[in-house]
Amino acid sequence: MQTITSSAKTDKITLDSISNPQLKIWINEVAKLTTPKDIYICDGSDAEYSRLCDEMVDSGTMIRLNRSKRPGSFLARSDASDVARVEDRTFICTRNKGDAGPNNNWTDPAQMKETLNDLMQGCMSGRTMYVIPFSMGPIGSPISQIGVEISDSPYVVVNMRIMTRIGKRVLDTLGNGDFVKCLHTIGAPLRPGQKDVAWPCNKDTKYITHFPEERQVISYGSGYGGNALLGKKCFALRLASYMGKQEGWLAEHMLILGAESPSGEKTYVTAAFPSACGKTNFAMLIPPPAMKGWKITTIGDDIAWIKPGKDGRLYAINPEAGYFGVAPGTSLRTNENAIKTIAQNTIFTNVALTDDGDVWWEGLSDTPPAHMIDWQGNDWTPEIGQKTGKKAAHPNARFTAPASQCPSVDPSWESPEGVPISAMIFGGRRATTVPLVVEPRDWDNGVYWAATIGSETTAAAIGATGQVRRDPFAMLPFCGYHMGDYFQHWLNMGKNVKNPPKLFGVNWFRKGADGKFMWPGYGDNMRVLEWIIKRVHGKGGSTETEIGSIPNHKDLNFDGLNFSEVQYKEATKLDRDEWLTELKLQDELLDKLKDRLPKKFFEIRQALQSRFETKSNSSKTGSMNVMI
Ligand code: SAT
Ligand code: MN
Repeated sequence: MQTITSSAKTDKITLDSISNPQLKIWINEVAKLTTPKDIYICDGSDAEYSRLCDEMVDSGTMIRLNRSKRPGSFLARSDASDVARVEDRTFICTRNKGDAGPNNNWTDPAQMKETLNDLMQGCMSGRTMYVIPFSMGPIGSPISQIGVEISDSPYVVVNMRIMTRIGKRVLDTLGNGDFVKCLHTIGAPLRPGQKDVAWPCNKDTKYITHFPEERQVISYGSGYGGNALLGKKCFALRLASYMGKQEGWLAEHMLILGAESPSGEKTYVTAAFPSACGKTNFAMLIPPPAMKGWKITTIGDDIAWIKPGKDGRLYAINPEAGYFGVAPGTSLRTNENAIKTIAQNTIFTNVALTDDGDVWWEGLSDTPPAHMIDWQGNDWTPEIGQKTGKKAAHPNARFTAPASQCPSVDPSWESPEGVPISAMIFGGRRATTVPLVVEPRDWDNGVYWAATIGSETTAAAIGATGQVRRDPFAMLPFCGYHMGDYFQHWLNMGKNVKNPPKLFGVNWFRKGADGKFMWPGYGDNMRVLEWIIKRVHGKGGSTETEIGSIPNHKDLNFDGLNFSEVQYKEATKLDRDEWLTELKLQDELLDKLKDRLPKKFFEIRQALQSRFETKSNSSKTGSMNVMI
């Protein structure tokens, strides 16, 4: 094994020049176990990025897209078995099983390490071991944290360079300090003379493991998204949520946006939705023409780290530096800012390749090109698609693009102290039951609302799609500890912070009897957001209902949109029977967590039940018949 250094144009980092003793020891330990052919320490330079991309083009892992159509951009196609997060292979390995909670798979840390140790003997043979120092959050921000990912995947390196801040400047900032260890291997050693494949991974064995007490992640077998870009869900959510619980802050699966009103007043809002439910679209929203005076700016599209400020408000930063967004469904109509963001310097994964060397996915245009190569490398025509039902792009196909390229990026998106949050929105994907928008009556009821959100599953995780499951705070796959403790932590935050944000629930995905979405969504979500912002500023009318305040038709701005009062009532109605069933479904979750569920939850649950039991169902409107 030898250590290779960056090319002459880059700042060379040799293993010998690494001064952090812990890092040096760890690199040597991992190399001894995994036996790579060489070690490369990433400096984060442009030259390094270009060289790795060129190498992956030569090896067949990436295809360079047409430079005049999509400059600096590439397409990667994954193995068909490695297309999304693997929740059933994701483990939280706390010393005490109870601390991981029933919301996580658990294995004893020593036992898991033994399993991984066996698997990882020689697992990097024939490959380069990359060392990627990275910062989650702007380098030097008091809210930021440093990690080092060791990976045998150059695809991971180039994606991490977009999604986080990496390289020499991070090492310099780290000095002799502590860092989060993120060890990743695709679990596909190369024997001497063995020919590599375009997307090496381990088809049979995958482990995404977290050791929160040691602040360490070990991921084996997958090269895809959150399984492999360990700064993202593994560190910035699972480990960070655990750290936040210990230290009094929050790591959340939330977008962060700024909303500037026609009078120039700026309000910052976060919103939690499960994966592939439109966080990126909402974060980059363009208001409808009739609401022209409003402007939305983007701080983040997936993760928020939120800490109390000295003034008693909560401040949020986006720990990431790029977007790993869902491609299918993204178009000029649904998200013009995203389309502009990915015009160049973007890595696409599992989208279709057009004959002129550009990319395509379902929803990008109404009519697909006459011929393409699909995400698995096969010919695809609309006829083939129709006959076989095969999509040109995988439903969880992604783009990786720098946040700095987003036309709506907020001027403060890298502000070290973060932005003050006035409202937090919680949503799921629900065809029935849940109204377009509601403001639960107070912080505790808002926490209960967020905790009991149900959402239909999407292609972002392996498994069946379209099934309603409880996804508390959109954090079910990402909370690094017992969900009951997590709820208590949220209740405590509301008490401990002098001026907490207001909490809201939304559902963009309710369907009518015709099976079509009732609400137009996308830019028109600005209408709901405007009401939310009014509420934050003590304005905005509403009717009190069993679950909180719901705006009346006249309280929302419908200028330029044909949305009748009858349609609105349908989109916001609370059906007594549906809600009594909903409460029973919530009980399944609450029951699972009952050993650590906050007492407050039982009270809120009971009060909701009584209010619905005394509700007459005849009116079918959102208004409340009896107040308790
Ligand atoms: O693959 S990721 O976990 O990064 C995407 C997502 O599920 O949100
Ligand atoms: Mn996400």
